[in-house]
Amino acid sequence: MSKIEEVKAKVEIGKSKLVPGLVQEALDEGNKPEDILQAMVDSMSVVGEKFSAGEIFVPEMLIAAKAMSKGVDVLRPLLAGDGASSLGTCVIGTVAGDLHDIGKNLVAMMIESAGFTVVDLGVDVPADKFVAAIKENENVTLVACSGLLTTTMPALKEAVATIKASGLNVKVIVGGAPVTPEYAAEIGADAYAPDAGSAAVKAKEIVA
Ligand code: B1M
Repeated sequence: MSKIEEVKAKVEIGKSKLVPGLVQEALDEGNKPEDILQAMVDSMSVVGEKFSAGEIFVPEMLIAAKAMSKGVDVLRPLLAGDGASSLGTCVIGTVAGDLHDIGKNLVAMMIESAGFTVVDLGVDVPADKFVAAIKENENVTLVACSGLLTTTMPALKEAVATIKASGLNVKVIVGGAPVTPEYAAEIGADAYAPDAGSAAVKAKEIVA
């Protein structure tokens, strides 16, 4: 089994203590950080499939998520770069009712490396908290809203509507597994991105 396959296997079964060391070993072997990250993202897909099939339950999903976060910590300095903040501030969060944060954290990391200062509101963020953060922080040019559940897509819609209704001059980007470009357009978002890398590219485009 290659080191990358080992990382993937150990994330799937939530071996938080082993994963950081294995990620480092995979790097030392010359694997690209992007490929190691993709392996961990793939692990989470397997975890999701097993959950859907009733083979594992919420606690197993949670420990797998923790293991992935530990692995991402090792990759962060290599993926994030040191983007000088010149594009303004990006307020980011996972919408109300939604506790998923791995994808949101990756998006935050990539947006930061693209040149934004990031203010991360965390998970379960109500619409009015996004608006308050725009007002409280300096030079907010972008709000990034993540939603991972079909049941929280209405919260995504509410977040975009509330931000737009505030009249504040910011762009809004949305994303997350159940979100489509069509849905993003329908709810009035300025941009949609399917993954963290393209979120950073889109973020720069819409703010420029
Ligand atoms: Co949950 N969960 N979960 N979960 N979970 C999913 C999302 C699910 C697809 C699993 C499944 O059934 N197959 C399913 C949702 C089904 C649906 O609505 N369609 C689900 C469910 C049902 C639930 C609960 C309801 C389970 C329950 O309690 N019965 C519950 C809900 C809790 C809540 O939020 N209120 C729940 C709970 C949890 C845990 C807390 C245990 C844990 C999250 C821990 C954490 O995040 N700290 C968890 C996990 C780990 C998952 C899976 C397995 C993995 C999610 C993940 O981190 N993926 C997930 C299955 C899956 O995704 N296949 C699942 C890796 C991550 C890198 O991908 O977050 O998609 P992702 O981010 C991507 C893109 O979506 C995009 O970029 C990232 C990649 O670069 N992206 C953006 C994300 N945000 C973006 C924002 C952007 C642009 C792109 O612009 C702003």
